[in-house]
Amino acid sequence: MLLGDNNMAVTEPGCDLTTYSRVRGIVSFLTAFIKERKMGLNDFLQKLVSNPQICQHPDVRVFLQFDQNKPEKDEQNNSALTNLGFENLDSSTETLVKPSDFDYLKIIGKGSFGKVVLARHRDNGKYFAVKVLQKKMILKKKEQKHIMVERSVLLKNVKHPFLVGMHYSFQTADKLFFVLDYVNGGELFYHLQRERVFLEPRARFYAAEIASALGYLHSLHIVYRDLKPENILLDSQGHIVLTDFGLCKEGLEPSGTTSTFCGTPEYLAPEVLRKQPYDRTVDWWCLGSVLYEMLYGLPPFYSRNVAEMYSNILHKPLLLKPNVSNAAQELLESLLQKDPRKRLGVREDFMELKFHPFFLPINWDNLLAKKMTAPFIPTVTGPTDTRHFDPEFTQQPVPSSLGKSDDLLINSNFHEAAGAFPGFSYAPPAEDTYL
Ligand code: ISQ
Repeated sequence: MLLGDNNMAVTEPGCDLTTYSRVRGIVSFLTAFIKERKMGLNDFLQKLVSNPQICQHPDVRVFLQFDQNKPEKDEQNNSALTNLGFENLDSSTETLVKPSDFDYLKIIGKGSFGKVVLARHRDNGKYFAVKVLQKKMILKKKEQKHIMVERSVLLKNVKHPFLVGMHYSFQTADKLFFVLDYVNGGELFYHLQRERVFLEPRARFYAAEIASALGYLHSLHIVYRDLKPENILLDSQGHIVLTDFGLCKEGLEPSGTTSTFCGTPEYLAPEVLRKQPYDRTVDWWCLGSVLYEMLYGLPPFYSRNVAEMYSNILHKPLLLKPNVSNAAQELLESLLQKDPRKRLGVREDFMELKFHPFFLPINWDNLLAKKMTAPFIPTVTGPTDTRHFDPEFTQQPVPSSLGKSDDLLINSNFHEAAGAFPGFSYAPPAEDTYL
């Protein structure tokens, strides 16, 4: 507005240059002043929200509701979220979803940031996996960006038969919630451990579904980067579901300069280990690692000694025992190529894999349409059958506080101002609603 008025003044007859310069000076001063105050306010609000007790105080809560109006479009586009390169997907319906909309039934996964809980929607009885993350843990590790990546990846119209579907994200003063598809066929590697190795047709089926999901992500310019065993699930029909975009079970991958990897590092591509720039070809390395483990029973370059395993990934030549077909060996060699510039997929991406002789028996259209019968159907009696989840999780009590934190629900105005996770909350447009 001001700038517009200002520009107009320049072109209007009778308005001299001195007036223009003066107005401009005032505008610059005011802009700098507002920016500084806004930063101060952001800082203050951030401290406020990271302390749930202070948030409970009635005066604070009144203060946090001070502006019920949505920010104007231009303001939204200037949010930290947009600066990170994400669209602002906030919807006016976002506050409709809240923790108390769900009954929280069982813990089905856990990590240093929070947990995954099997939940049932109170109104329609549908089951979801609700990922609950503790804000303070994320803020401590300065991983907001990762979380926003996960959220944005899950929302950017990313829909694929072999990727977990996301329905909502919302936040309270101290937690972030992701409402995801619930699948209960168990981790792929839970089944692999029971059977030691898979025969080639079964390994091919899983590798093809994973490749299809990765190829789709690449077509959206998304690199998965840290595909790992615990992120590969089976649904009740035996199809692959990839979860966890941006997070791993025990926290997050390399952070800071100390290079401490969380969880298992065995699938990390050499260029990621070296902290070199990487591209979508890292995902083809990871696929090679998954396929290798399915066929041989252990990850490639495996060692119980993690330092030795890093060294093997970086330097040791790939040794393939001859108990798998030539096509499988050839595929493994070209996927587990240490130099990403020579790796299969470097030129035409997924297309190069599709036409590899190992995948000859795969009809890719049928695969995508889930018309290929899965080689194994997990035994489950129904949605609440959690036999394939680790009892270490399922036997833990569900905190009763989970569904009782609505009073601290954060609306878009607040978190827009709070700065920590602006634009996190999301509800799909009405025609897109899953619930
Ligand atoms: C969906 N269903 C079961 C477990 C899950 C774990 C993480 C993310 C999504 C999930």
